Amino acid sequence: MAKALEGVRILDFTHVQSGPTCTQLLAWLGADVIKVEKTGSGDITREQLRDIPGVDSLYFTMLNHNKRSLTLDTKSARGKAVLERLVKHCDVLVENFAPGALDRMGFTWERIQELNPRMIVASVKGFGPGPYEDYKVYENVAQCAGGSASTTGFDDGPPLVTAAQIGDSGTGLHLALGIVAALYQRKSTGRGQRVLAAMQDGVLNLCRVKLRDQQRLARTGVMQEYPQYPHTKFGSAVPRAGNASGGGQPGWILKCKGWEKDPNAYLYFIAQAPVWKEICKAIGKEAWITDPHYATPDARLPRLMEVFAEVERWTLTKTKFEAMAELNKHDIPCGPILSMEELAAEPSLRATGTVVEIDHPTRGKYLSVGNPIKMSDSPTEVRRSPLLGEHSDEVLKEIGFDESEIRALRNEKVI
Ligand code: CAO
Repeated sequence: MAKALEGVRILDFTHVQSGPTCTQLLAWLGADVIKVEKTGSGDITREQLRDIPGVDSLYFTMLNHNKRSLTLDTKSARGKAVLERLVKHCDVLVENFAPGALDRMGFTWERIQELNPRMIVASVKGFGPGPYEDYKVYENVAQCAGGSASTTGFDDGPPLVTAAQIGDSGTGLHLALGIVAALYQRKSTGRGQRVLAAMQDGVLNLCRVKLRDQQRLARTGVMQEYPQYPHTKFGSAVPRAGNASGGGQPGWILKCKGWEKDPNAYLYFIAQAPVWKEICKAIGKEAWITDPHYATPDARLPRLMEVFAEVERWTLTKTKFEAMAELNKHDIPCGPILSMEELAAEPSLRATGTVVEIDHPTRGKYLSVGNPIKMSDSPTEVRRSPLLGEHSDEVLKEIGFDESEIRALRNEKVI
């Protein structure tokens, strides 16, 4: 079956995580992604966090599926000549170098436009234009600079970063959407354009509910659904809210049976207002259905911790799965805390291709997260990541080099 982005050629200059997340998604949607890597060493993540000596790391393999790999020394004159041909051949150049690196290589926006006015140049940078635009950025820097860390964690502890890679993978997602939109716009304009996704902006976008709360706090001085209320005073900035829900329905993480030994025997419970009656019945507190101190969402706000403690008395008698099944019988929303071990073994995720087993020539079998976006007319088949330079000859032939020219490039260590 044809793929959504079939025929789109991506010149993939990305490395580490943010850029590769973006181009992997585009590859899964059907684009031909040609990953250009440093001759000899390649993407630094090939050798980072290795679990098998000499074999591409899971860090690399899990971010570079369905791509082709071409090695190229883009700082040499002959390497630049090859790159020029690639720019003419491709539709999109994606990069996440440190600020200015592409310009220093000689491939400014103006030069790229001269070579190929239809080319879309898409970049991940740490910061957008402003005082920090020249700074290098990694995941946790973006989480801190984008507002996530200051609003994650508990009130009496330090700021926390989250395991979800919202800075890297989150920004890669933003960039992928920008690229697809630019390809769409190019259909009518015939021109490429620059697409920028700054990691700080991406994280802030994902934290927009906290900017909402900042303004609520500034206006009213209090946020009643936060665990600080009514016992602690609020400061001037949005505080860390522990496990409180970011939305209008209060929630908290509760212990379940076995929590003493299992660090993940917990359930996220949501005291959703429309099912308050069902919640009271499920936990055996029918009196709360009519008690004016508990009957309405507003009345419950100063008593949320008491409500959660009561629900927890009930969840402690059940495993997280039993509690989830029981609550869902009454449409009460909740979520078990699933470990990576549990997710890796979950049959339904394997069945949908969200978790896939891949075979790799030097690594053997490993698990990866497949394409989380499912399209009825553009199914994803996850293929293993390329070995370093695996497709150099193939790609060079496609752009017009013959065997002897390729041999010369190899002898000169350009590829
Ligand atoms: N051939 C020759 N040289 C190459 C090359 C190739 N194929 N590919 C890259 N290079 C060169 C670059 O041109 C650059 O050279 P100069 O510094 O002389 O211009 C050099 O390699 C290093 O590139 P870099 O600065 O991007 O890499 P770094 O390891 O120093 O920094 C990172 C890494 C991620 C901090 C930086 O790239 C960055 O800030 N990127 C933008 C934000 C981002 O994506 N961060 C997320 C990374 S994932 O956590």
